[in-house]
Amino acid sequence: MDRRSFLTTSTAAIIGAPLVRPYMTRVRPRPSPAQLRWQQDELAMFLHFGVNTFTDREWGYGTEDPAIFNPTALDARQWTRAAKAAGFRAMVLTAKHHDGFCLWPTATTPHSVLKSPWRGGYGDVVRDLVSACRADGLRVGLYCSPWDRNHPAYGDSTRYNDVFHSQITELLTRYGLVNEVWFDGANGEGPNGKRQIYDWPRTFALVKRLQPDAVIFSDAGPDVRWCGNETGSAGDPNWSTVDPASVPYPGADGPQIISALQHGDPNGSVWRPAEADTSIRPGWFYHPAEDDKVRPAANLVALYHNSVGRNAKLLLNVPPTRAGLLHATDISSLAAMRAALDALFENDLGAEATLESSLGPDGGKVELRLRQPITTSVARLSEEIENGQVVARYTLSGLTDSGWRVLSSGNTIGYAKIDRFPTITVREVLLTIDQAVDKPGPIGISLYHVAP
Ligand code: FUL
Repeated sequence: MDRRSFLTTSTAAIIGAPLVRPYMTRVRPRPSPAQLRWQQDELAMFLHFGVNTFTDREWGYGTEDPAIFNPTALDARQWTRAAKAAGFRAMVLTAKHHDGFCLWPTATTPHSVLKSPWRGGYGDVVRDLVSACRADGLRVGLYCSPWDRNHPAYGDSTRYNDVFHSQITELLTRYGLVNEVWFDGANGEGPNGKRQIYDWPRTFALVKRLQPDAVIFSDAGPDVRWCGNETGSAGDPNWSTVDPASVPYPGADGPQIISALQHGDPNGSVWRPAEADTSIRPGWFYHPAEDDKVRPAANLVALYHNSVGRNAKLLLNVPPTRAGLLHATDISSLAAMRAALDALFENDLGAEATLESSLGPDGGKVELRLRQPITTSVARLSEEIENGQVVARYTLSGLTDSGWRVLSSGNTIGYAKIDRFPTITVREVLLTIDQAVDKPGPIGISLYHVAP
């Protein structure tokens, strides 16, 4: 069973978020240029595709005949065009899932596209995806499952780790720049009954050596962390700083670990922002029976609020069909989500306001003097995360004809905190930073409204 399906946000809520202490003499963690770009992308599309697409399963057994992998009309440009049009800036493909079938012509196993009738055995899904991403200006991410139910060496730890590293080496040396390398934490029994011990330090070092500008995703980072659930919902509060000891390796389990993934740590010593992954359909892989269970646009907009709007990045899975195309229903939901988000964020009602900040060592206020009263229902707050993340508690108030009213209050801000509140007309807006782990830098305040 996938441990992620039974460890949920509520476990984290019971344990609670870590206490806030000031930084004092420590150096405040900051994002690397690659981590910053990764976060600014906001939306990435996940593509679960492989033998499961053709067997209607979620986890293949590793015994599938490569001959079943035969997409009739695969067109990676159709994927990237749809993604780009919906505002996605990166793609992450399952180059290998737990069944071990490789979507690229690997030398490490015969269990790959080389043995499939697709394009006469000359096809390479990874190459197609990378070319399509380059053509549409999207960043490239590759998922290579460490758990491999097909490879005979799996469970013979040293031998299999060598195989796994050869696979990573192929993926990271044949296709030019790769921006994200995605490792899930699943670790099942080997065919010989032995349990595979992964060598994560060596794996991470290999990726860093081959693609120094890629971010590595896993439960344990090192660059980007799992958000602790598969519902696409980041924790609140959500710090991009973590204590690296709190999640020692990918796949580590337990309520404390889930809480650490959900919330990060205000006192954490490393920058490791959260990625919120979920699927547009109930499953990760395409199943015809789920064609009428695609998330509608309003649900996708809510996902955006619960992930990007809580200082995380959204990795939304949109699985290709057996034809090798994204389904029309999924594409129209994505397009409608884009239209709704564009309508919401097209007009910053506070753009012309004068901003006055008075910020002290652990708090302060930012006042927005508007030129004329505005009617608003959404605020987007942001810290300049280039310099780290410091806000721990804030209140947003508005001056109405009958005095000051609280619009929203919260804990962390980070890259973005999007608050929704009942429609209200205000002529001044005040952000009070009630608590911070260090002196806050400039805070962005944007105000929006769409008629319900
Ligand atoms: C998990 C896997 O077991 C699921 O099949 C899926 O790929 C998800 C994104 O990660 O670890």
